[in-house]
Amino acid sequence: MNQPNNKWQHRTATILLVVFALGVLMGVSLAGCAAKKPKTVVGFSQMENDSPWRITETNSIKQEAAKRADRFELIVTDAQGQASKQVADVKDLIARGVNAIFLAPREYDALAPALQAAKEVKIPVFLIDRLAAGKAGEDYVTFLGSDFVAQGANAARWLVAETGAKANIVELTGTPGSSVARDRSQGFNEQVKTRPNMKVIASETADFSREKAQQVMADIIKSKGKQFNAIYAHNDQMALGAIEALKAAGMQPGKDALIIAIDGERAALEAIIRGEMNATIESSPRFGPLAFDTLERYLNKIRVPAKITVEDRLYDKNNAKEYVDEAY
Ligand code: GYE
Repeated sequence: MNQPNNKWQHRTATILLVVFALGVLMGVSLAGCAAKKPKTVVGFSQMENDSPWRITETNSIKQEAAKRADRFELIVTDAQGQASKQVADVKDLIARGVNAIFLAPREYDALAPALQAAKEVKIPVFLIDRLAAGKAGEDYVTFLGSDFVAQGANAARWLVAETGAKANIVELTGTPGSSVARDRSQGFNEQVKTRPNMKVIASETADFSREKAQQVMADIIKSKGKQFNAIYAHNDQMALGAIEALKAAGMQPGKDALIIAIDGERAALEAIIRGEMNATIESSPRFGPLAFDTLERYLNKIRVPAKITVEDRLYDKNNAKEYVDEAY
């Protein structure tokens, strides 16, 4: 009587064991799949790392990649201030098999071939902080950055208010051929032109560099004298260089000439607190979170707008102290 019962018990046990083993196998293979899901490899092509602004931007992207390390892997290149090297860097990233590219293009026209190279192999490019020649949605996905024309216009408006619309201005412009230098100049000069007693008496490039600005400003003082009462620099680094040149010429920066720039670096806010500089329009380099959020939207097939504009504040003696600690 016991025999058949035992047999059934044995069979049931065997079936249960097989079902269990299958379950374990499936579980293991599913887990294996999840672990093996390939990460999105992102290439970040940086133009140079020669200022606190650039270094902060590079670090912001690295930090955000580290936070999302379960889904992303990051490769960073540095073009060391040469547009031709940056085109080669982008081609190199493509050859290394990246799935997406963050590009901070040094110059507008010179980086167009990089966009074309990525387009040919259908690798999406996200332009960060400057534009390159091409069309959003076709040659690149989107542009993340500030409204540079508005930055220039706001700098001019500040100067209008502070000088009663009476000023002889020296303009120190950024990298020739960059979208940002072109737009910051345009926005500023459009405002100045409508004021009969405001004049740009000299406009020279110093390539966004502190050392070059010090030299260029010294040369301007030598050739034009001290007949200016305002300096508009396209970035803080150049304003800081100009401050040194003014001091060397026996002028009081911030008093004999009002100095306004763009960025919001710590050294600029400190100069404002000391009274050697007067204002700076913010242009944030902290693109990491926005860049990766935008990439994730794109990967999840959520529509990404052609342009994502970052809001900027103005710093002057009224708020520089409040923000200096969080500056870079
Ligand atoms: O203002 C400057 C940097 O492209 C917005 O480039 C950026 C500018 C920034 O070198 O300091």
